[in-house]
Amino acid sequence: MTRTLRLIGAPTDIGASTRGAGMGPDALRVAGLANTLAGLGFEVVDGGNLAGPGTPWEVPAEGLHHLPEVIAWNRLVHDAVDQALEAGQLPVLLGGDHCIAVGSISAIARHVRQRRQKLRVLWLDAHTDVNTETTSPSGNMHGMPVSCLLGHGPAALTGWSGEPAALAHDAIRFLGIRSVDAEEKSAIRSLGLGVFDMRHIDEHGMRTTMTEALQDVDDDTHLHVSFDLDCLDPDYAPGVGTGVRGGPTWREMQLCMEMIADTGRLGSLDVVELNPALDVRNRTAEIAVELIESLFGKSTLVR
Ligand code: Z70
Ligand code: MN
Ligand code: MN
Ligand code: MN
Repeated sequence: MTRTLRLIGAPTDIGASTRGAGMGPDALRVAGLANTLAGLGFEVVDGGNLAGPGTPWEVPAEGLHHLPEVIAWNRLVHDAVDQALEAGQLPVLLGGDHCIAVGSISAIARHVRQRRQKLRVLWLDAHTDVNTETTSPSGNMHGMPVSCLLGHGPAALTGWSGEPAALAHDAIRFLGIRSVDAEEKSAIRSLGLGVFDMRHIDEHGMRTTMTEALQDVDDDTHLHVSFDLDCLDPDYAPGVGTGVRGGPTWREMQLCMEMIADTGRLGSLDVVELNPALDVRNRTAEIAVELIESLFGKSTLVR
């Protein structure tokens, strides 16, 4: 049976530190995402862009930046992802900044629980995004979605999956990490989160790292990939708001995607933090499409 992918655009930079991620969905379309996935044999439905609130011109200096608008965007994202899953489609969320993962993963967690499957989230990112309103140095909500999903975020953004926490601490694995705030480090330790940071990848290589990260993915697992494009080294992916040197190369990231594809368990995807205003001739969007193609099973092997 042909699997149907549903593209859901969330054109917002409401949780980011830099403006521009709101243009991400269209840049991915311009880079040919739908046709590329259709070329792999999927039916692709582009549901267009969600229409949420704009980003206020003035950024408050402290607190949770734009909390009401972040809630509104996540509500829209949650409902769109929920509808896609309800319809048996595989949701591909096009961000937008990473704060929208609260809505998508909350919807996914509820569906996975109802189907009595096991949820595993791979968080591909330079950052761990596990700040809270009290630890965040910036107030930017794209640095907090993991806390919200673990049940430790602002009350208005937790509990959306129907349980206090959408994710158990051992349901998420981080990969590509190289920028962690001091208080995030304590949170990672006290929560016991599984972090495969750049040192781990440097020491063991991407192949061993991915084997470890995917170790207990089995036939009952729904694998969700939350792909922050700043996971990639900024030499390859300049079009992001907060690039951090020392990330995986294009080749390493390709292997990561291919090994995820090999599990056959990919059930949903977020592609976030693409910032076309900072990109060079849409290169980051094009690289994202190439990587997503591998994630959905493109192989260079003749079989
Ligand atoms: C920092 C914060 C972040 C993405 C930057 C940065 C978080 N830890 N996330 N870019 N995608 O403000 O919380
Ligand atoms: Mn992120
Ligand atoms: Mn990031
Ligand atoms: Mn726990």
